[in-house]
Amino acid sequence: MINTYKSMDYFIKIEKDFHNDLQNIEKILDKMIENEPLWFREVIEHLLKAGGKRIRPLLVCLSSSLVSNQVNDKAIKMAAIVEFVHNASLLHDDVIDEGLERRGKPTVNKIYGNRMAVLGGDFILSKVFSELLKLNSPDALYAMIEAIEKLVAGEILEADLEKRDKEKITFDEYNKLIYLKTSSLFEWTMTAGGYSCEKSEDIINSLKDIGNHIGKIFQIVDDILDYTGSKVFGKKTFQDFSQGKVTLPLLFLFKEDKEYLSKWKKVLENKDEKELEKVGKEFLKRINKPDIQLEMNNYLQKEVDGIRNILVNKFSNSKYIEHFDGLVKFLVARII
Ligand code: GRG
Repeated sequence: MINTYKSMDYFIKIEKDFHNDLQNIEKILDKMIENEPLWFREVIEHLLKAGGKRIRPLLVCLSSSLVSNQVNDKAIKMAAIVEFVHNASLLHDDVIDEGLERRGKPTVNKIYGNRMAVLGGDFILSKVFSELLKLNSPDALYAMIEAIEKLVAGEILEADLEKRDKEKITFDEYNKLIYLKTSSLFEWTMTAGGYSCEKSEDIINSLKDIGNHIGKIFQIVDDILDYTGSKVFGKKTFQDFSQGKVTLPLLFLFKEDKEYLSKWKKVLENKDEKELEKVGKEFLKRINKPDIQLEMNNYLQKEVDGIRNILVNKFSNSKYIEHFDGLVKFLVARII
């Protein structure tokens, strides 16, 4: 049973402290599309206003506060930029995966078609680069180019893994995948706080490492939610499972019980939705047993400890450490 009340509590507490900043970020997002024709704005807003958590903008505010006790105008703009990039990646991802639901609503590709979803993503990306150029922060711009390159590499690796023999996919490959497709943008998100007030390379690297750990936790939790589900976060169950994606719960399951692998391959071949759901539920029962739960908890804990070490070693004087603790608790509590 997911303890959603408690997990949202941690999040709401942090959101409150950055309420004004988050409102300003929304205004910038609105401004970025204000000159577009109404019908095109509707396409973009369908996703942009669908109730995403805005966790990346919130993290820019947090990281900026961690290193400078403030959120300046540059940080606010960077926060809007990263949310925009995230939305472009979701628009394109839903086309690639033929996704039908996102943020608890039908996807842009479902309502307006692939053409509009691709165009929406393209528009956002080009806007992101022109806005970043205006900020006159070359390091942040280069880092964003690198982050987007990694996002794309992640999509290619994911497609590659789907074609491969499922038993040959390793924990290392899974780690590489989640780094590319999720941590890379969280790395940029965290460094944005440092770039916005021109911090040293050492600080930037520490922020980047925190972003990497947060991204890993975020994606592992997201992958676990594919089995456990979450009404509060609009997360449908067995999507990755039905698409043949090997994620952490399955890696541990196959390590313990090889026969689940042949069962999965068989049900994937038949493509019967009801059967997939039935077998998915059976897998969930096994994944919920203490041995796999313990292994997954240990896996997550390493990332949580990684964040804690950096905070204690590099930012021990900051009063924002407890915000990060709260955020990590929120991320992990989504699956408790
Ligand atoms: C066009 C920038 C661009 C990239 C192209 C398609 C693609 C390459 C990358 C997709 C990467 C992707 C979808 C990674 C998954 C990241 C993830 C866990 C998304 C869910 O994030 P939440 O939970 O979503 O923050 P909300 O809805 O709350 O914003």
